[in-house]
Amino acid sequence: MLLLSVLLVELVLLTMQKSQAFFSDSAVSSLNTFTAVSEFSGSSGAGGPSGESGPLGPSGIANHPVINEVYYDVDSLHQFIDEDHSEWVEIYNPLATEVDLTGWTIKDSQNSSEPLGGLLPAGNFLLLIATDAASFQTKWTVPPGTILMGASGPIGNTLANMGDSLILENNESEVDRMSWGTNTSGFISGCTGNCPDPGDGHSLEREPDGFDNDDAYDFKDRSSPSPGS
Ligand SMILES: [Ca+2]
Ligand SMILES: [Ca+2]
Ligand SMILES: [Ca+2]
Ligand SMILES: [Ca+2]
Repeated sequence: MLLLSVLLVELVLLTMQKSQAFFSDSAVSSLNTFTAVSEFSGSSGAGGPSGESGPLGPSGIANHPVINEVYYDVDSLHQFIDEDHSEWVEIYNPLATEVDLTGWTIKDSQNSSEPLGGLLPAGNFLLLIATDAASFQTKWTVPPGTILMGASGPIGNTLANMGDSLILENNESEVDRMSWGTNTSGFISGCTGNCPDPGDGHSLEREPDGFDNDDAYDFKDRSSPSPGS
């Protein structure tokens, strides 16, 4: 009788161990599936500081349009009316297919939102500028094919030199974000105290274009900004 009881208890324990193993495997599997689905959907999912989708693969190139370069600290050579009307943001499409930017917006840390729109061809750049296209090209050389889009006024509530952030959204679903200086909300890593903050006349640009690990050092300090390339 005792032997039978011991055998029974062991049998129960074995069954419990097996079912635990089954459940833990299952949890890991469903987590992986969720991450992969959210990456392929190109919309919000696990991975970023506020749930943006992660990079596509080991190359680190995003599988969605990104905020690729930001010129927020204007030097005297590149001023139009004033600093606020001279800032620009470069959006890059690293995909092999065009992306319809209808319903997309970009906003700064004050939640001041600027609409985008139109088709962004594969491998192409869109420049959101705070002046008109003709004026812009008197101070910057822009490669043919680059899309120039004028903001309604200053970009966001202007791009503060001390620190600010930019968030790219597709119909209110976050696609990408970045920040600089005192604003550290743009990245998971890379900002100790403050985020990198290049000086007057410099830009921050992803290297290579489209590189996105949600780390502040995805961006490099550019003394010669490159709008449209
Ligand atoms: Ca500025
Ligand atoms: Ca701002
Ligand atoms: Ca990102
Ligand atoms: Ca560029």
